[in-house]
Amino acid sequence: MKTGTSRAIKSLLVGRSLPNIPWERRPAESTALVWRHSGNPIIGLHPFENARSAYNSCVMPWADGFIGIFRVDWLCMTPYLHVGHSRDGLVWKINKTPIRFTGGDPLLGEPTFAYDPRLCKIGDKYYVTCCNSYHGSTIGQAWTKDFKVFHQLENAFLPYNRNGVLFPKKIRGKFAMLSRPMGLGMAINYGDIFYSESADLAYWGKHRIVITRGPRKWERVKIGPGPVPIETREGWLLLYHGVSDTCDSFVYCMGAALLDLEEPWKVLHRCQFPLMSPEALYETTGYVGNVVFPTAALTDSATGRIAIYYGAADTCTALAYAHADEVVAYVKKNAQKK
Ligand code: BMA
Repeated sequence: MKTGTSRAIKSLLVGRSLPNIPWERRPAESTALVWRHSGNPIIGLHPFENARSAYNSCVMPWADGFIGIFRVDWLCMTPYLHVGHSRDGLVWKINKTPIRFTGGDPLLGEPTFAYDPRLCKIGDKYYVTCCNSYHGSTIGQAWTKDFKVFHQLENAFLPYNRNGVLFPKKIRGKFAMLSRPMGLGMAINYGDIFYSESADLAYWGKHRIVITRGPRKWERVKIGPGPVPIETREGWLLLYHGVSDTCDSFVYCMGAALLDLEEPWKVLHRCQFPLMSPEALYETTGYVGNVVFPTAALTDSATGRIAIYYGAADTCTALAYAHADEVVAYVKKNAQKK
């Protein structure tokens, strides 16, 4: 099957066939819906000099390999965004110089930090959304065509907001974004996932609630959209993080829901169980233990393969695999009753 042009014929995935995405079969002894890459973490501590860790990052196909934008926490603990390249999606070479956004309104100023980027291609432009700072954390936006010059756009929303995730195509002629508005403060006033749309990426409106926290314990404290939604014939597959509290700390798991293709604020099915919880040592132990934080997915429509990139314990980048058809079936079978 020809790369880049085919539509799904064997799986529920809509879109390109990408036979070169990272992939490992589910281990013979496993029945897991989502299984971990055997060489995890794929990016460990100190990816380069003066960098503490790279995690919560995003990747895309690029030329005959892959490109990524990585959240890199420097040794001083400030997060910046760095471009990385890879032939196979597993071994990454990350630029030591962070991305600088250019051309933005001077009143916005140069962001003093940026983290948890998401990346998608719409038309001939690659769009980056991230959490940046303008009198509090909010959703920064930029576009690039060459991953060298990044054109800064307006921040999408007022503070406080995090996890701005664009849909990979316009919905009913408009750019569409999921985000998670929140109140001021580290551990209070968390929000729920909203849908917003925009004709020009500058002015966002028509905000609609998509998913609220809970009711299950694993996602009762907060939730946030993860990778760019994955288009399937059964709806947008949204992978997201759900957070629970324990007497010790928070636990970040990966959940899933199917959203209506035309009206994505409508939830078709929402899985009551997490798809993946922190269990491996590199997920339970690190700078922030018990964190599985998915931020990117590569898909192959011909086979239904999904490679999910996730941050583990705010310390390293890890990879997991799933079959789209199995995930869709599981979400439907285990959907929360409305
Ligand atoms: C969230 C974000 C993520 C981080 C997670 C766990 O609020 O800040 O970047 O991975 O907390 O610490």
